[in-house]
Amino acid sequence: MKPEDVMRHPLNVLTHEQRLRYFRDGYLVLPDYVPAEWLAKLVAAADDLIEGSRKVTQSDGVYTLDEGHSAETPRLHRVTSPQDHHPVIWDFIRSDVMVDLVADVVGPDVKFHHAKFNVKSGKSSRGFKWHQDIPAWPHTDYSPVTVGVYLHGCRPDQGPLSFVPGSHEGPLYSMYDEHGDFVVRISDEEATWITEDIVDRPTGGPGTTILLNCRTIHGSSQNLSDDPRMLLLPVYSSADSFPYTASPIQSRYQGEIVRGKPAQFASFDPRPCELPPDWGRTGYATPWIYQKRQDERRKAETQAY
Ligand SMILES: O=C(O)CCC(=O)C(=O)O
Repeated sequence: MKPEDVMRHPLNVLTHEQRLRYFRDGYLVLPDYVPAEWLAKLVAAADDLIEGSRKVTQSDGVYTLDEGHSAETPRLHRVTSPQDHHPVIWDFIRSDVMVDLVADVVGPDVKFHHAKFNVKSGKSSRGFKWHQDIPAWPHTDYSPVTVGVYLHGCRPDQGPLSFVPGSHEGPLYSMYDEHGDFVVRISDEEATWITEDIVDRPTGGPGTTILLNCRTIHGSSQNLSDDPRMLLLPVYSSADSFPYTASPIQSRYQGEIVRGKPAQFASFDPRPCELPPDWGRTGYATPWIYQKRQDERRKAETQAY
């Protein structure tokens, strides 16, 4: 569903100004949005998931391990599809707390696509370069929205999710590098215009929640603190917005209508989106792995000269 059609529907939780700001900036920050009772359940679920990583020694389809991970000291970048591995996470993703909010920016019929739980362990976990999300999972329009929920809040030294306001209205950049690898980052040459004075790095307390449009340029820096920065990231769309490639991240709940009814017709936005690799054939490693490989190759190339 297109923004102008979404705007015709009544609001659940946002104000009219907040919805306008989301469509203008391509993201919206809601300090302390998630109620304490839900946060307590989510934190317990997160602890269960992290506990499960103690027996894992190599990144796999569920856990993306950070450098220094061990059974004694779990260190994680991400838990992929946490809702498939913990019922509380799925209950939260389809709860009114989440879906009322999402319906305010995608319209009354809401579809779930996928989710991640980015843990960003403390003591210098890698950041995430500037990128846009939609080239990894193109849809027939640009309604997909990621909701970011900080379980414990986020301070400036923890590498907050950072945004280039209004960039969702600009072009989509290639997420491939010069070798044809899908590195999920805008090249340094193309990102020179992204200067600190135009970047927004919002922080907030536990339950602070962010709505992020799928075209908006975003990224994050290293977590320099001792504390993990736990961010749950479910992705939804309007029910009439359809993915047209295989999904990099699988979930047993993918495509589930979490509010309203399935679409009778698809919504199309003609603005082009570069296709990702054929995930169904190539498989998918998480962006940290692609970006680390790229950094290592660049280092090797520099040393060779
Ligand atoms: O966790 C982060 O800091 C960045 C996450 C992100 O940009 C993504 O998953 O697309």
